[in-house]
Amino acid sequence: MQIDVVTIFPGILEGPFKESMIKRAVDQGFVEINLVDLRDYTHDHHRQVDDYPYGGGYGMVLKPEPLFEAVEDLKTRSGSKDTWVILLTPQGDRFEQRRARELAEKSHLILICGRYEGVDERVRRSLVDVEISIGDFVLTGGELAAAVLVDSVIRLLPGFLAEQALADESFTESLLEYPHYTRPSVYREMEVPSVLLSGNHGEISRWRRKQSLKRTLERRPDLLEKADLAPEDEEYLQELKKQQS
Ligand code: 9D3
Repeated sequence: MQIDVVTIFPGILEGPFKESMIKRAVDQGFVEINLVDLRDYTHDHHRQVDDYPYGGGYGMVLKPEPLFEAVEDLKTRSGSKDTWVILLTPQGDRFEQRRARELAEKSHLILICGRYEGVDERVRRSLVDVEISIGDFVLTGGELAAAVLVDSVIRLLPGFLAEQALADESFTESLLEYPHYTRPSVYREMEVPSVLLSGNHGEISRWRRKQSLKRTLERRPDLLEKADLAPEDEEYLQELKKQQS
């Protein structure tokens, strides 16, 4: 996979892609990440990428020409037939795991980081395939949102994570995690639940499943609606709800 990130602040993204799992993915050739400075696609002496909004009002707007030229150049150079152009913007579709899985299938992504009050509408309408927001909070620009998206897509690339980790994940995706413990078995008088020390794997799985259900009911009941639940799960939830009331 090739990922091009078009930004006026490439420096913001230099760090996140040079550490840990993403660095490994790049080093092992799973993905090529290019930070593309939008100013490299200007032709004027001031390398101007933004301008005043027609009709007046607060803030600046990213000009269409550098964005069109950058995307066209990146598409031509990659030669890929399934490029997706993604605009990171507060107005976009909310980013979810489903979308991360969809993006992980593509061979070429071009991410455009929004800034200022926005981008010229003609960019949205004829250059961009999908607009994405990472949630209902205000950032200063799309760069950190692009880093979040890249991180979540890269870990899904075929062969990158252990099969087992992904299988466990798809099973429990719609539930919150059960509590984790490691040594020591007693720390400052706080004990690890004895079931985890029992060596009884059947009981351990059942305990973990119940803990996930309980935690999800308490913190994210909305997730239970989409969850793939077994009859025993439903029974346990009914029991918990009775106790609550
Ligand atoms: C006046 C309306 N504001 C929208 C809420 C303007 C505005 C605020 C922040 C325009 C751009 C930005 C910069 N944010 C992003 O580019 C952005 C973003 C975000 O702020 N939150 C969640 N996801 C994203 S993706 C890109």
